[in-house]
Amino acid sequence: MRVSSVTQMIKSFVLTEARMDKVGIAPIERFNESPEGMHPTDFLPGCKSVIAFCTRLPDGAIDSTYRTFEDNYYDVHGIYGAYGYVGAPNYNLMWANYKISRFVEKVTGCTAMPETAGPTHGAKMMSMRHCAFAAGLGEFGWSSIMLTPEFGPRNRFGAVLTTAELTPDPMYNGPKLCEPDKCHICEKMCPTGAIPPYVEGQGRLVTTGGKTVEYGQTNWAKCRIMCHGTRQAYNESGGDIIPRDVTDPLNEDLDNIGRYFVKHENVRQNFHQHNPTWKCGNCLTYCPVGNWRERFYDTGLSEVDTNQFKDE
Ligand code: B12
Repeated sequence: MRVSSVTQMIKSFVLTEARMDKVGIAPIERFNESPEGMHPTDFLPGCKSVIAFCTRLPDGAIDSTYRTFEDNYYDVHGIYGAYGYVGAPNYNLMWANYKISRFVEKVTGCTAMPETAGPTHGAKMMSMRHCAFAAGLGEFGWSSIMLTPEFGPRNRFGAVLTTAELTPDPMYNGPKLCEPDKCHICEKMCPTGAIPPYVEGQGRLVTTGGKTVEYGQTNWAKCRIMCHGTRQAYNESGGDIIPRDVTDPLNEDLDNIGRYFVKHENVRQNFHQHNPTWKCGNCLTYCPVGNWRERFYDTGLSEVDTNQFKDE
């Protein structure tokens, strides 16, 4: 059987049997610029192809974020956590990974390693966003979230590494998905200012497969403060998870709190990736890529006037 027909079989398995919403194949050369320890061959020696795929997140689960942050209705926040971020999407990806890796091994006779899907695993992971980018699924947004033309930011990604040489997909070459010079929504909607204001040339440049993208240098310490509900206003216990002696969490102490929290997590959980991360999601929820404005803003689901952020 020709390699391309095996590739086709695998891709159609991903979309039908594994019920993923998008799939692409990246050849190993596209990972030449991976940081040390995060190259596919660090995980699977002899890896030749990375099969990246995504599960589309249900809009209703994502939109529960509006109720939380616009109406202070915290009871609905679990919906985002369960179905929009860590719960169902991770398990969905985990089962897809399992099924796809078994199928790839069956049809190619090569090794296929399911990559970890998120905080359900206790190990270091490859960057799923870079796998998705390298496999041509889409483009990075300024927020550093990976956007697809079909679903905008509302995707979660998974990947299977294999020693099989599969037919690669081209890099994404459609219309530019993020327009950070005009939009500014993610940076303005970020409650802790973790996403920097767009300044041309000040972002992080990433080149893969001959395609270069620039995305914002998100401050992960600040991002975590919201994601993990470390501010009193954003966790249901009503108390600060951050230490009491930090008095000004919104200003100069913010970096210190982030560092403290990361350290604290490391002690508790041994690795920083595995924590409940469902307290925020504004950058993803309000991102207009994928026609958010038409689908949700104009229907009154959200009342935030994001037009005010726009540079025409
Ligand atoms: C830990 C983690 C977090 C941490 C962030 C810590 C951090 N430093 O990244 C916290 C809790 C803050 C977080 C927040 C969110 N996360 Co998160 N997170 C992860 C997780 C589990 C690991 C990411 C990681 O290891 N980061 C470490 C940094 C160093 O890696 P990186 O930014 O991906 O890559 C850097 C380098 O390593 C290097 N690099 C790495 N590999 C390669 C390869 C090549 C070829 C090149 C050139 C470079 C390169 O380039 C980057 C710049 O240095 C991933 C799952 C995964 N395995 O990818 C999800 C993931 C990134 N998160 C995701 C999501 C959805 C979110 C939130 C929206 C959740 C929410 N609250 O609603 C926010 C988004 C915030 C934002 N603006 O991006 C999705 C993103 C989906 C998407 N559409 O892009 C992912 C991919 C999970 C998934 N399975 O889909 N997250």
